[in-house]
Amino acid sequence: MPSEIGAVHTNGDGGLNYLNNGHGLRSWLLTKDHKRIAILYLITVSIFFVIGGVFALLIRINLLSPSGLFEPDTYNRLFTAHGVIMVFFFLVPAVPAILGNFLLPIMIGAKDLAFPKINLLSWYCYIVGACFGLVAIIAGGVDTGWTFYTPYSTSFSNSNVLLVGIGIFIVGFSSILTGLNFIVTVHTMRAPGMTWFRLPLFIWAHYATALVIMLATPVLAITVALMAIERVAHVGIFDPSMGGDPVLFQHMFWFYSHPAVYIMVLPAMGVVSELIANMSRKNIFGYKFVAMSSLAIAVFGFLVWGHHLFVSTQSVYLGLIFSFLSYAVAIPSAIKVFNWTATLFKGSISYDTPMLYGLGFIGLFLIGGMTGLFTAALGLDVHITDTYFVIAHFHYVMVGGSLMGFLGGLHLWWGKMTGRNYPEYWARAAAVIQFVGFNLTFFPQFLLGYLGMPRRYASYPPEFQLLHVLSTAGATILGIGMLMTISYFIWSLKNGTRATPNPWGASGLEWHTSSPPPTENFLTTPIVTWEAYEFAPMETMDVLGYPGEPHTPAQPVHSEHGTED
Ligand code: HEM
Ligand SMILES: [Cu+2]
Repeated sequence: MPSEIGAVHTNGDGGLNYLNNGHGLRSWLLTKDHKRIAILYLITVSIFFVIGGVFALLIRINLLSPSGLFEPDTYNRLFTAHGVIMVFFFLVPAVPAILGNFLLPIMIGAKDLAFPKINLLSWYCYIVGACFGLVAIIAGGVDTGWTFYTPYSTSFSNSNVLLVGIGIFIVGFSSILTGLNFIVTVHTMRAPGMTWFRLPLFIWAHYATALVIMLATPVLAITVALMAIERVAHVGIFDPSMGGDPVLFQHMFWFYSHPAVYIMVLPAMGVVSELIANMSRKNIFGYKFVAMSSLAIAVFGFLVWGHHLFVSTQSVYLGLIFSFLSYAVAIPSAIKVFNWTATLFKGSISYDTPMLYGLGFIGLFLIGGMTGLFTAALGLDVHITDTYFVIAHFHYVMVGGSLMGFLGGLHLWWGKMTGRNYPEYWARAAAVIQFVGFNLTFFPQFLLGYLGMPRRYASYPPEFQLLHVLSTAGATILGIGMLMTISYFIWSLKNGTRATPNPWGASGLEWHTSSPPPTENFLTTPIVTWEAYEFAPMETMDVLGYPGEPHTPAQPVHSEHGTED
């Protein structure tokens, strides 16, 4: 179990905190507290993750046999439901709306986000939009794939494209409102002394993500709206038979959806920076480089969408430029991975669960990122495009990256959020099981794709069966690991030991308030006098950092270090 370092600034057991300050459904559904809104997101987003996961398992069950278990049409609806739910209703909101919402104000020493009511509105947008998606699926589903390529989606599909489009449109506003809130909050609500270069890297990552959200998401909204208009009013925007251009849709879609990859991965990278620093008790090597690489990724992320159109009508020369730029965007990502690794070097590393996920992220994201270079290579991509190679690549990035980061962060801050510790033994076991299951699921898919298995096919030649069976076995193991995590988290809410303010001996303002924090986050506004990730003199800093705050005398950890106040 994590070692205990002096309990600081607790409200004491039985004190008022954000969880027990107000009871009943009303106090939750009308809350303006960013922490409660984060919990609302945690519950609802997790439900969609489970639904998306069930669809994943159905996909894998279908592919156990070469002839496929379901009708091809049913299969189309299954993978579309899986993709839509995982991307729009799980990955995009997971880290920012849950961990970001909870932590961003606390980490900068603010009482809440800049616009608490807009924050609540953002959750309602999520719920309403996601319900449209769910209704569309229950009412028979959508068969276009999560990319909605035209003219199929506008003129030919007889599935619930419109409903799910409306859902995605509304959920887009949820992300935009969250992004807006984050940007304004970071600019205007930092505690005294919290300079830009003292911000935790989690904040830098979320700031960069918020910029991407603000610039990219409206494009998605417009794209989906145009699709809906063409579907309903039959105007020729994308359908060539009416004078439209189907490739225009692809440009618009990927102008959002490539940056969206970073909406999914950047926040997780922010989590990983916290995990690595705190679990190896070292400042991140090259803090400024890691901070700036988030912004670089945000900017470059907008310049590479054309790598999804290598086999469309795009000219070879344009393809060349997009290929080159895609390689360039690898540089800031590589800086992060390099600097995390350098941070680990000679660190006093603890292998508690959050760190297992942190290390898992680095390894899996590395594979995901490197295979991205394969798909960004003009010639090679012609061979692997629309095959399982691509499926494997983006699952290594999105599951190996975003999901691992999300789970790592959830473990690191679980005690902070809920006031209860999760059982470390079970959590480590689940992390290892997930890692094994994940690789067994998706590594064979690289081989399948290279050998020519196309994506989105319900049946396949028998020689691919062995690899598909391995993949389904892996998915089963992965599913068991996820089920374990969900179970012990729920179990811990009642039975977990009580969390102390700073069980990991971590740095960061969130560890200077009680677990769970009081409604206003801090009893007095903190004044920051130290750099991010200053580990050694941390106990001293507690004292220095809160001038004028009465200190409880019974804190031996502090007095050992000579106080100066
Ligand atoms: C048990 C774990 C999972 C399994 C077995 C699985 C399996 C699959 C399969 C077989 C496909 C291909 C459908 C096709 O195009 O033929 C697919 C597509 C996809 N998966 Fe997963 N998946 C899993 C988890 C996830 C997670 C956690 C995410 C996101 C967080 C995700 C996101 C996606 C997306 C975006 C697609 C694309 C759908 C499309 O291209 O139409 N998957 N998945
Ligand atoms: Cu891309």
